[in-house]
Amino acid sequence: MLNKVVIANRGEIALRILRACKELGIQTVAVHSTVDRDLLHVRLADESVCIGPPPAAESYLSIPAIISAAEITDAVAIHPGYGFLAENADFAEQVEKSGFIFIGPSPDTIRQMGDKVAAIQYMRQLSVPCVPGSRDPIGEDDTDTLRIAREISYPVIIKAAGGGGGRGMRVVHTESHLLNAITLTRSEAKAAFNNEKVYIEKYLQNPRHIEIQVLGDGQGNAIYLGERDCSIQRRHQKIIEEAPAPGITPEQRHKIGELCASACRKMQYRGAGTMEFLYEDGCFYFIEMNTRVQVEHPVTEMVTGIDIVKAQLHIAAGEKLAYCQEDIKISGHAIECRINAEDPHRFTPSPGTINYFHAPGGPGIRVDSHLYNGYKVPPYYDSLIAKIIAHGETREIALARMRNALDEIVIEGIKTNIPLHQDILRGNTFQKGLINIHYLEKWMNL
Ligand code: MV4
Repeated sequence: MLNKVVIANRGEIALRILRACKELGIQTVAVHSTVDRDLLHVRLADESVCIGPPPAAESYLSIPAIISAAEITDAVAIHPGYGFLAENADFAEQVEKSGFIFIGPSPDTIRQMGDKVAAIQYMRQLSVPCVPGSRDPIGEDDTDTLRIAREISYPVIIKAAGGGGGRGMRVVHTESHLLNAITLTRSEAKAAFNNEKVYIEKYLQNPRHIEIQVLGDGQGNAIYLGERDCSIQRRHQKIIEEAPAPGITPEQRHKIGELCASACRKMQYRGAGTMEFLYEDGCFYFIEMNTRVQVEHPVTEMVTGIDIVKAQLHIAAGEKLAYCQEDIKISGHAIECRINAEDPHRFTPSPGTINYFHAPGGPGIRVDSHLYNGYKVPPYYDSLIAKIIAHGETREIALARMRNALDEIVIEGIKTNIPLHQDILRGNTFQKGLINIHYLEKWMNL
């Protein structure tokens, strides 16, 4: 097993990784910016290294700083968490070239899945169902482009190959707008991702967002850990996630899960990964793959009993997958509410000092948070400050427990989106499940 790991992240996921390391007897190195000296995981880590000033570009995104921290502490591996450098192939490559283990997929896999066109082409070859669309990036021949879009039929959506997570997308409803929209999306993609490659897909009007959690050991073994429904989102920021996805049958789960696991076996996938699908009229459509552990991984942990972060560490240590597919059983239902330090109506950040924090408890309640009394939430980073996860034998029990937890939790000193969660969980439509990606924005604009 790895003897010392650098945790190249902050906040709740850094604490989550630290806890997994400590359970496995792995020594921990916390890297932090000057403003994050008092983060909980920094206090609990065996060692800590200040890697720069608050701006992420000069600290958590600084490849030399993070690799230097591994060198001076004599660590063997680096865990990137999510966000920051977690899906940066160059970082993974430099980590490995510097003699450290990157806790995640190979740089080549990260690069391939980071190119959304290459990822879709690869999955299509492996019989993973994808959205009807252009098999290749859109070229310079306008006649050809118009023909492709006509074959797909309008409305279509133009997406940047280097984008993902909602960045660099544009919906086109009629042919007369297509070529201009492509030009615009291309220039935005060039500016944002330094990659002007774009592709076209049939625009699905009311899909749900369902993602499949996979684990691979990089030695040809891979399994799926069921699915998560992440449709409750606002401007591509997930707010509530749940597992299993309401209405998905065991047969559907088996069929799409086996396709995902088989694709991961064929690509010798190493580590934790998530294959994202749109789900509409009973059909799954692959849209992209995330090569990192995700914020919402706890809902899968709660229904499968698998510790995904510990699995990442075992895999990074070169061990074969400890589970076979037959070991994986989905038990009960889990739901996660992301608690953000933000104004509940305007969604603007609300940094500041936590005067009082009381975490909820009771059967089936888990709280992943780095908050403590007196902690100062800085304004420089993502506003996620806690995740409440509620598990129950049924979805109704999980919802009831979550409603109680949202009433019990106390966070004083800053504004949070707890009222939004309480309102959503009271909604009849949400209680029935089967909501799509537009639900929250439509419900909020009512
Ligand atoms: C789509 C789509 C409809 N049709 N692709 C948004 C982020 C990235 N995961 C892909 N996204 C979408 N791709 C086709 N062909 C609608 C979305 C979408 C979305 C997807 C999942 C969760 C939330 C979303 C919010 C807006 C749009």
